[in-house]
Amino acid sequence: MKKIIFVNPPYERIAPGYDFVKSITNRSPSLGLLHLAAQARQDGFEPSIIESDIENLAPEQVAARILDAKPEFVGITLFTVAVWQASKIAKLVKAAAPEITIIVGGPHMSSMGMETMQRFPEFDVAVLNEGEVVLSELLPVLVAGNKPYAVKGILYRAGDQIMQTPASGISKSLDDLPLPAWDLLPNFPEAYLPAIYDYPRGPVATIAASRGCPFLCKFCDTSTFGASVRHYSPEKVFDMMRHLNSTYGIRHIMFVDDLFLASKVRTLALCDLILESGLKMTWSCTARVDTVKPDVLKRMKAAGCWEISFGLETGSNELLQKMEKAARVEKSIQAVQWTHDAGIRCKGLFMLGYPGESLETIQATKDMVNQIPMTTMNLTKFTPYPGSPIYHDLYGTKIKEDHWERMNGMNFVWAPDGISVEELDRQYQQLLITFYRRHDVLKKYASMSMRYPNHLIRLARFGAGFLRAKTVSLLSGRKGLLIKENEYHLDGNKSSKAA
Ligand code: B12
Ligand code: SF4
Repeated sequence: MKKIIFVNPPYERIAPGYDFVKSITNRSPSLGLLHLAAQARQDGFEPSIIESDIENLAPEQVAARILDAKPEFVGITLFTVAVWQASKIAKLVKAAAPEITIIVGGPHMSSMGMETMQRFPEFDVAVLNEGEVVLSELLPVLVAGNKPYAVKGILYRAGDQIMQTPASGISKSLDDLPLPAWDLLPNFPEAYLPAIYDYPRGPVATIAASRGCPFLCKFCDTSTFGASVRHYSPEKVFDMMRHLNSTYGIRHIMFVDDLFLASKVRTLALCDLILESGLKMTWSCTARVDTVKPDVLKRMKAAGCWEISFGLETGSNELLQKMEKAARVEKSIQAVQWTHDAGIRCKGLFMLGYPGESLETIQATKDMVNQIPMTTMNLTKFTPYPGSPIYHDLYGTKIKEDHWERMNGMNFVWAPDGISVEELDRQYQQLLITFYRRHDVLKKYASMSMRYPNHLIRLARFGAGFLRAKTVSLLSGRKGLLIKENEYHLDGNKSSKAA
């Protein structure tokens, strides 16, 4: 059997020295690779998976493992932030075993495919957009030693040229896909905990119950699955939950779809299946504020819904308008209140530093997070990801460099007019403090810590690391700021391109 090793490369998620952050962050696996591995196995290949961050592997160690296993193919999934690390792995593999074909795919390739292939000759073939059907067609052609010109949805090399084939179709029915290959994940489920306080009780697994989103929020990269929304049937979603529970003892599911609540009918049908079966699992999902209604929330709560994440983004209507988000602050507050009233925890996803951000809009966000009944606040530093509409507005104009290796939502790669990166960093910390020093919030965290002490242990590890890093920062004259400007070209990599 021909071997294919799927790789989730290491991410440079945090500035050097701040590894302690990993003790509280999300450690979810790449669901994409689980789907692809299942497909490859169904097609008669022998797949395996390397989760670099989970297994604490540096690129050199990943390459050594690949070379040891001598596969015919390597399939690497690429977020923008991981491209450089992935290219290191690919270079090492190609240098020692040029006969191994390196295939890349994932959100970054779906938006930056051609440019990435031009910049990284160590990648042999790129699969654009949804991967299962394309990989299924591609691998047999490569095994036969033929050029894949007839396979849709790819970029491949022909001599010095990069050839692009016409776009592939999408899997119409997700129910036809094989079950994600959770059995191939190293140390599953123990090693894959989500962010601290983001689940009541582990172990935890992720499911994408739908693909695609028809909206065009300007900061969001929807290039992989596009605008056409496709769902698993409620029965299939329920089967996956039951399978995870009975096979791996999973107690909490995180639905990672962009629009889990888009269809009220499907949501209620899934709730009914869970309630009729008596399956005792908790679950969380993401939703747009304009898709929740009190009656549905009540049913979701009864069926085990524990937390809903809402993309609230900001407390400024003016900024929401600039982001082309359909919702407004008033609607956000109402959705959070309804969720709270239904007894479901609410996680607010905010961002700081979007074009148009000012001290006034930041104050509006502070005012909002000070009053809404939200349980968790997630704040990212605005990043114009390739594939998002705002990327095209900003690059080559306001921004001249693309800083791929810093694009993890933890770095400001851009500052709006009239505000500096240092000021944004200060405001970032203040905003989080504004929320997390609220008495009602602290009380909720205290009571959750008592009920689920696993979170306390994770928190203690984080606290000790944070104090250490703050001290180092103060002693080295950085006034306690955790991120140093211009600290990002790790290992001497220059990923910037001249605009
Ligand atoms: C769940 C999720 C996470 C999880 C799990 C990450 C993971 N490794 O999958 C967590 C919380 C860890 C995460 C973190 C981040 N995420 Co995230 N995440 C998602 C989310 C919501 C769903 C991903 C998913 O499971 N999709 C379902 C699976 C089936 O799809 P898939 O993984 O894309 O794989 C398919 C195709 O891409 C393709 N494919 C993928 N890999 C490969 C490889 C080969 C060889 C082939 C042939 C094909 C192929 O085939 C697969 C099957 O069809 C997406 C949004 C979205 N709708 O996709 C954002 C998204 C992927 N995340 C994003 C970002 C930016 C991040 C962060 C960098 C920052 C942040 N905002 O949090 C961090 C950092 C990542 C890290 N590890 O440090 C962006 C990526 C943009 C970009 N160009 O990089 C997205 C697209 C959100 C957005 N709309 O902007 N994320
Ligand atoms: S932010 Fe949510 S609703 Fe907006 S485009 Fe992205 S996935 Fe769709």
